[in-house]
Amino acid sequence: MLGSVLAACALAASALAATPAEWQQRSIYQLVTDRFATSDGSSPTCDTEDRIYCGGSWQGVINQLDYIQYMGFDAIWISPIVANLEGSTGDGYSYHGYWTVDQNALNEHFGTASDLNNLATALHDRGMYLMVDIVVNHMAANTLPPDYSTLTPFNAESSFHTFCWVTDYNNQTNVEQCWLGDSNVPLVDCNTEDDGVIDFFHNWVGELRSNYSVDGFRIDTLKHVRKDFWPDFQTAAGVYAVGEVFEGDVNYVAPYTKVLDGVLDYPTYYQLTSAFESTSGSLQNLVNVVQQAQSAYENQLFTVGTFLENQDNPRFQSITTDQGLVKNAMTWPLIADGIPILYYGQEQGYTGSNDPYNREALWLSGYVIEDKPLVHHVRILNAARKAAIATSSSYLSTAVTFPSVGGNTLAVSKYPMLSLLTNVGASGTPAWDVSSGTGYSSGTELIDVLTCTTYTAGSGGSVSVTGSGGNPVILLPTGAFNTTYCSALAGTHSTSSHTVAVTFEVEYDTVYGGQ
Ligand code: ABC
Ligand code: CA
Repeated sequence: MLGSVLAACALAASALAATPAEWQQRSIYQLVTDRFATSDGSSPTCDTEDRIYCGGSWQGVINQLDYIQYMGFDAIWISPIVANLEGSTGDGYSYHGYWTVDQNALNEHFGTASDLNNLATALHDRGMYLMVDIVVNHMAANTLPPDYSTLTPFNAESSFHTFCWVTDYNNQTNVEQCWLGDSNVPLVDCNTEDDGVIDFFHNWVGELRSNYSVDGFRIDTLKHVRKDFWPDFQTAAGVYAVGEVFEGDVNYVAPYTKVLDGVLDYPTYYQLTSAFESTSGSLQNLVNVVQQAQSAYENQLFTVGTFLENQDNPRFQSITTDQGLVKNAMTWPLIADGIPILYYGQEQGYTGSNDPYNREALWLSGYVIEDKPLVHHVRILNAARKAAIATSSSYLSTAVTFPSVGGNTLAVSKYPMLSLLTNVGASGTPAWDVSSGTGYSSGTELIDVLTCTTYTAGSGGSVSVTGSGGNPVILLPTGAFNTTYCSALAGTHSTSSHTVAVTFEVEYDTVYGGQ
């Protein structure tokens, strides 16, 4: 009896330990916990420049899961959860969660242990995953030298690297051994060579996973810890982990893909941004970096996190608000090889530039989904990605190819999907002539999921499309796509929680980029 109970528990536990393969099927919504939603649904003012806690919480996230799920996301990434520096510093408050002082306590601004457990349960009840952001590289102080007794559990200088600032990103010893932050908030660099520190972190990450039913981790400052720290840490984590290597060079990033399940794909991020930030961006450079990463990374690009925005970089719409360019750039993570990540607020057209301006409160948008072209855009693309996964068992192991690259147009094939992208801009009329390499056979009927316009593949699977408004065209075989999404284009669409009226005219006549 006891034996079978234990066996059942072991089964349940292993079923919950989400693997890279399970995460590959997912689509992640990244949110800054303090800025996403409040517990009581109130909308306090939140001036990003103040760098204060604005009032978002784990209970707030629970309250807004309908909103996230409506767009087709089935995982969320939340801010770090552990206790941080309290009070004001020269760099503001620790509302972002990256300034740990106590590894063993939760950040009470975000809620209680039971709130966090409730969030995990609410997600799992919806078939969604929880990804938690964690920081192993450093802890935080508000004096220099730090008062080590303010840190838990390492409360002595010997658990940390000797003070020096990270000053030279070309010197890996400096990057790994010296300290990030500044004299206002020195980020006290953990001695990740010390056996006591290593053992602590192995236990700690396993307990975080089991105590809060975590399905995956986002690991901060990966490149600031020696590479051979990570394989054992990954094992101790026991679930998919994706690491932040803030660096645009594939050759620098590639070795990290061999020590952890995945990395946040910064090299692609940079080329994606520059390809679509203007009508003269280079699509060829995007192709080049993707092909380089496909061959240099451990699992090609299949287990990386692919993103257009995050909390450390200017939002895309702070660079351009041309809605043709915006829609193409936003499309990329959802049609590429990695695990798509959308940074909260992008769907509402937020335009904040660098930290701290890119951390706007989402409640100021009202979580409106009606007449929000980018909400609609990402919802359709998530649905199309799911349809491609369901149609072809090899979709997630099919690497994108580029059957045609022109000056302002790019065809991206990942059978059964063919994505026709363009940086011609909203006032341009893109045209694609793809003569081969689509994987379709002659006569296959195709549907553009964004407009529900149909096309027919020509000889050798060739595809010729003339678009409009600088929009991308995302093709699937018609039978693969659930055309109830098309009725959302043409009329009224109902969901369990919302009734949405989205008309074809609204889709095209709205003044984009509002909010
Ligand atoms: C606060 C203020 C800022 C102020 C700063 C000094 O203090 O808000 O206004 O300027 C957290 C908070 C931040 C806070 C910092 C420091 O802590 O969120 O608001 O800034 O106190 C991670 C997280 C990030 C987090 C931390 C710290 C780390 O994602 O949110 O920040 O836990 C480096 C690290 C990277 C880190 C990032 C912020 O800093 O490597 O892990 N992110 C070059 C370097 C990168 C470097 C980057 C930015 O500059 O190579 O290593 O990131 O400083 C490309 C190159 C890249 C190059 C870029 C700029 O250009 O290929 O290599 O990156 O072409
Ligand atoms: Ca370090």
